[in-house]
Amino acid sequence: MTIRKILTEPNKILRQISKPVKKVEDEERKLMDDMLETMYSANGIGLAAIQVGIPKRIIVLDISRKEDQKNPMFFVNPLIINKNKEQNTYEEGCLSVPDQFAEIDRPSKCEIEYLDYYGKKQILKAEGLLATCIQHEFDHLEGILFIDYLSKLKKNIIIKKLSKQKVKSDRIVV
Ligand code: GNR
Ligand code: NI
Repeated sequence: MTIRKILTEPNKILRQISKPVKKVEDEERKLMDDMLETMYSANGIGLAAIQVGIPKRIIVLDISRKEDQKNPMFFVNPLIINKNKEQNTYEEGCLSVPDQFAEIDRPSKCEIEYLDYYGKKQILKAEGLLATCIQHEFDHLEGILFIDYLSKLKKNIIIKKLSKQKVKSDRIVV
């Protein structure tokens, strides 16, 4: 397994719409393994393939947060087939928007249809943090980041900060 580089905003690649996977094969499973390792090493609870620069509709999640009780989940070509009308608010962060957090409202429950690690069709009903996370990751597949839900002013302040940090980190030569 390989830890890949996580792209951060502003980066046009993060705004691409990811393409459906035709068949879940070893190449996709290798990518999912790499994504999981990359996510764990960055202390994240979810990751979409586009965050490592691959425009495929693939998501990995592990909301267990316990080192000894890992519960990795893999979703290929997810479709949100049902959403609750009731909203839930969570303080969200994103590995592609480092060190920035904001309260975001989303449907509190959702139902998704997807292909699993082996390409088998599955249906999952999610609520709580899992539902929030799935919707956050699904947004990545559409080129959407959580900061897009903030006011223009708040979003611009965050993008400005990130641009400055980026210039700094790009100057570091290893
Ligand atoms: O690690 C993450 N935490 C998180 C917290 C609240 C809502 C969504 C998330 S997802 C995020 C990892 C990430 O950027 N996934 O795309
Ligand atoms: Ni994210």
